[in-house]
Amino acid sequence: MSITTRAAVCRKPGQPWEITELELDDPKANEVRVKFHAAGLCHSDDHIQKGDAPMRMPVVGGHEGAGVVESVGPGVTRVKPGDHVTCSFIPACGKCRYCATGQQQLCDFGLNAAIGVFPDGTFRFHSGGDDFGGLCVLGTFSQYAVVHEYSVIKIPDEIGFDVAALVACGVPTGWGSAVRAGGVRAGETVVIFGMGGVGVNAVQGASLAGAKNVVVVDPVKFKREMAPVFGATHTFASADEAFEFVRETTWGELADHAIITVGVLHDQVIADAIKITGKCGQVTITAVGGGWINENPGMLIGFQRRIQGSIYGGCSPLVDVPRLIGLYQSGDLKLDELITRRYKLDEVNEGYQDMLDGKNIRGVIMHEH
Ligand code: CXF
Ligand code: ZN
Repeated sequence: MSITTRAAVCRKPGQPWEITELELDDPKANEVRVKFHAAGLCHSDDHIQKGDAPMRMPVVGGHEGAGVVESVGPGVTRVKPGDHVTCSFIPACGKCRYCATGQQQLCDFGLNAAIGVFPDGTFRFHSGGDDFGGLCVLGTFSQYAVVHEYSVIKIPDEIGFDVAALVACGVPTGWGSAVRAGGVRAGETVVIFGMGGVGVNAVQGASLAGAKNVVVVDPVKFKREMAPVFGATHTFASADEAFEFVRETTWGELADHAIITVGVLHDQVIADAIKITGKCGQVTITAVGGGWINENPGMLIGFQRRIQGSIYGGCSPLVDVPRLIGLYQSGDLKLDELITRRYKLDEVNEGYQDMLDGKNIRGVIMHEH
């Protein structure tokens, strides 16, 4: 029996999120129905709503979410009804070449993320004859969603749904940008450009990896003030100020790592990141939204610098998400402090405006049932 669910949807790029009622099919084979309690406001949904990143429309927003498995289709083995779960914005099939070699962030099963369609070519959300995809084949801005079992990860019952939702994207994407894709090591100097919901976790990752200098560049005063709470050692409003500091403090050697986690990627931040890294330095690009690499290749060759793209921060969700939750439980990772404000589903547009205005580290929707 299908059910109805309230959800925030986008019908065309540029149109605001609209709260509407949708029909939701039952889970088919290897799928589960999740009752979502919390959903994180990640910048990527905003990129899609704005049209910066292409996605089939209409779409149910949200790819950070946590809740309870309500029912399962035939053949589901990873979870059972009653299990608390967070989502993985890229599924992990465990069998493809990338999963099998410890790179679940590149799982082949993730190919439908920008369509929101299931592998059999059908959708689970419907309204008035239209099929609605779920962002990343999830759709956590809905009270309920049917998702593939590869897209959920069981979490301990005692973890709050609000913090668990953030472990679906922003936390591993940021933490991994330092620890996995970045490969930060003890004693290094790391510069993080942009301390939003992703960058803040790059700060935490770099700090936990033992970086000597964890330098944050962010024009927003509130974010610079928050940065030391998560392990930043120095904060600057501009790349030029950070460059002067890094040059002095490293006796001209410059940074070992620059990690780009700004809200909207652009040419200048890429140039700034390359400039601030020294010999054998690495620029890790996690941010999305625009920008070109306009550098003379000599900038890379002469100092043997590397540019590393990063999806999910290079984290394998089935390995790293439970690990991150463990680090939270042991007090080595701050999650509660990431949440600046909680919103009702109906306030989703206000939540995104707050994000764009620099008021939030992370906003979280708390679903009502
Ligand atoms: C992003 C990664 C780049 C494509 C869109 C989704 N992931 C999460 O925010
Ligand atoms: Zn995200």
